[in-house]
Amino acid sequence: MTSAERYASAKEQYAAVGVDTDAVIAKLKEIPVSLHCWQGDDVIGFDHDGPLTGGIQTTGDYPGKARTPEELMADFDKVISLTPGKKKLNLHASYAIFEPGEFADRDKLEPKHFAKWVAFAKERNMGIDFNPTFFSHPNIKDGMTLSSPDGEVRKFWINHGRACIRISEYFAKETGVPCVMNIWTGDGFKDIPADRMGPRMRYKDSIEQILAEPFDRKLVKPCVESKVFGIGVEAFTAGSAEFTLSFAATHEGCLPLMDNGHYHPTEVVSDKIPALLCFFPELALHITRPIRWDSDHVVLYDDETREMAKEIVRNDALDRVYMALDYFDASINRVSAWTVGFRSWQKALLCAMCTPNAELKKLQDEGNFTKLMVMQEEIKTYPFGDVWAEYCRQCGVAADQSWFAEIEKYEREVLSNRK
Ligand code: RNT
Ligand code: ZN
Repeated sequence: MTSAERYASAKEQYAAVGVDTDAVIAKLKEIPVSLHCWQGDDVIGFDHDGPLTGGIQTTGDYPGKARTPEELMADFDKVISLTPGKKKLNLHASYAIFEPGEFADRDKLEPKHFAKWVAFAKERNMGIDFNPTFFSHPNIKDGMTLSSPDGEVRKFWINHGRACIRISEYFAKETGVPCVMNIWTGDGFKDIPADRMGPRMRYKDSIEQILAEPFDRKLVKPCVESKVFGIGVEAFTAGSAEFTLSFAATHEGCLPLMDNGHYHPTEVVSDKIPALLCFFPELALHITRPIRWDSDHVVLYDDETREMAKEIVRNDALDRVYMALDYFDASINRVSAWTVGFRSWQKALLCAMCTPNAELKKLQDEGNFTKLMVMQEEIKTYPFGDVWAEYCRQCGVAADQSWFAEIEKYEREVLSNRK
């Protein structure tokens, strides 16, 4: 059978359960997923020489990481060429690009320091998402930024946040696509604190001061990301789940951002998505793969990844949930890691869209749990691979592992020269 024949046959099988695979493919091509620049260089960026701090860590020393904006952009382009689907570029403030001899500290960053990224995104028809960088910087005092007891430290980071709002608005205006701006800090304590509320009150006030910067709420979508703990920040995190969720709920236009590595191991974000959709017009996600802790392994096409995609799709929330990948593996070829993660999330979305969701909901509402189980199990072995192959064909990328030969060639010709 040719792949066209295989797709025709798959299309028929899905049609029999009420799924129009042509319509699914056409729709998925238009859904943006934000691709994080930081997988390419182990979350370092271009504005400092120091190590990665803030309770996050990359492990591994696979050769070939990007050292300059040009290298990072070239690697990003390689990922684009090997993955189906619409992309948005996700940047951190630490990826500012300065002219030779120029430098601006985080509180003084301006749109011009990101002009090269804007040109890059525009040429590729991508919107841009943004993140102030509250880590890897000397002005972090005792592990604290926005919640520091030191007013000068707080002021510096508030000004950083405000600068980032202006930059986010510039991105949105330039690209014509709203910019999701995510606030995450690693603020917290290694050991039992004497005051848990004080840092949180300061954190709350600081985020309010950042959001007091005037901006168009249709262009900039500020988010707050929660976390349970970090490395060296095991006892207390200022931006806990309750803190950030309550902040978003009480501040008009501020979205909650859930990172699926940031909860206790038996909690699942797939169950939190529909809960938040009952209350928030929009929300944001960091899609990652935690193994035993917030390890940020490459996203795979695994059960929880699929379950998260299902919740977005079957609640008709593809236009209410901003999806961004967030992981960083330095132990394998980084361009391949990037590619695998993006392809996995695309597979999860496509699979969710190829599920007869309305039919399954009906079975649940009718209390027909026997047939519901049967159907959910049978759908698993429907010829999803043939629909994936057709989607990839239409997007001009390989459906199978043959894309990896490109990575091997790129490693030989480009990455291995980076010493
Ligand atoms: C850290 C958070 C945060 C970062 C990025 C680099 O635990 O997940 O989102 O990974 O901002
Ligand atoms: Zn995250």
